[in-house]
Amino acid sequence: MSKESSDEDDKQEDFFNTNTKKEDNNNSPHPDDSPKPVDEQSNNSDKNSFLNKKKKPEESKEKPFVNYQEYYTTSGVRDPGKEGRKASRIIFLRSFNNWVKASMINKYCHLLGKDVSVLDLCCGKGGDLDKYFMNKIKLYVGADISEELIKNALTRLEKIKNEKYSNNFQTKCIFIKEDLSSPQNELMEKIDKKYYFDLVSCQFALHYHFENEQRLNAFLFNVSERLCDGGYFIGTIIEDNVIVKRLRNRKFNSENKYINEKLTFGNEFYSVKFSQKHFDKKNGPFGIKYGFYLEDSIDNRDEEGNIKYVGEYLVVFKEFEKICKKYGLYLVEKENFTNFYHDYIKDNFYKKLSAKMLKDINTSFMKQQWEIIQLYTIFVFRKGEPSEKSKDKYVPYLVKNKSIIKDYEPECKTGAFD
Ligand code: GTG
Repeated sequence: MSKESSDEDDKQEDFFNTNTKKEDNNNSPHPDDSPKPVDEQSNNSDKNSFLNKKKKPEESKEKPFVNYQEYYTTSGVRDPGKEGRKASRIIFLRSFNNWVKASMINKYCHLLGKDVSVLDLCCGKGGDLDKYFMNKIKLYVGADISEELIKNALTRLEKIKNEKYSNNFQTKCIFIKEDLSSPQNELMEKIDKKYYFDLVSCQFALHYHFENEQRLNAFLFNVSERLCDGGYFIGTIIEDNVIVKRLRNRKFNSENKYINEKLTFGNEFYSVKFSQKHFDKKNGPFGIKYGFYLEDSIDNRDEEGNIKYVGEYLVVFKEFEKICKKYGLYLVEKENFTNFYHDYIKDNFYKKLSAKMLKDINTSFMKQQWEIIQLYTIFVFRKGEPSEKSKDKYVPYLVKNKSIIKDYEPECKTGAFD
């Protein structure tokens, strides 16, 4: 064995065994006392050494993770309703994460101006619908792989329209069923050629498209093809650095039933499990698969109540940013949720919004919930190379194209996905 390869092997061992300093300090009763901002850049080189393994991939001896397509057409489809949701032990985390999304959506809709048109990729059961309606957008197109989830979204849409807006509803809504990163997907053919978008969003779902480069390209084509110059692509993802750090720093904990298995970490509410240590180098930064479990959300079990992890792929952000550039998408903002909180809360509007969205929320298990919140980061890309010119005032697509507004029907095309 050469000196280099033996050094490399030493590094690999080090990656999984080193106990570096503790990353979080998250025993906080309320966001106002939330954990200190996270230094998301630290340990970056360790992550790269993880991705550049020289060893051959191992055959997994574990049961394979549940495929997300299967999950979202069966057990992953459920809507416990507002009351059921309140009973969740992780309701603070869910509400906080919704505040992050609501704030980001508000900020970018506001920057885009009047009559914004939105493409929501992986819209799921429509959890963000009302965040857009509150910003008075004119066009919403939601697309998802799961027809069942779209049906949930349609039910929720009707409820929101009737309960909150009655005669004052202004958004044309269209839903489309499509596997958004299949190289054969036909999303662009299914969206009327007259529609372009000011904002494209993908919340908590980009990881599914990191299976391989073809899938990511097919997905980014959908993101960028009808996004106007100067428009934004926004989203939320699990942060690669945090995953890698936690995997390295995991410790045996006799009280924690989820983390004492091989290559697994988490707490009593969430768990992340890798089934192999080494990934085939020929796949580059793609296909780095782990299983995810989160109580009441990505919560999948067998008949005996054992967790059946749902598989997702690490979003290697440096690579993602590089590939986005090929589609004319340039990074403007990326922040861990904790840092996002510290930044946005300085603005009175977002502070008030957090007070509203987090009021009457059960604040038990805060340490565990902050630990989960810190897994996530937001990202924002802007279409078009940054230049002096691109700082000009942006005119939303539906304002620029008045003819489209004229034939506007404020109703939902409910059958759009059959
Ligand atoms: P979730 O979608 O299960 O719950 P909520 O946001 O509470 O949704 N997470 C989620 N996903 C999909 C992934 C994933 O694929 N991978 C990983 N690693 N993590 C994921 O998500 C919960 C958490 O799971 C996320 O925050 C991520 O951490 C993680 P929902 O119940 O639909 O609520 C959304 C919004 O709709 C809230 O503001 C509610 O108040 C509101 N709402 C709910 N029901 C209704 C209703 O009936 N009417 C109205 N008007 N609003 C409603």
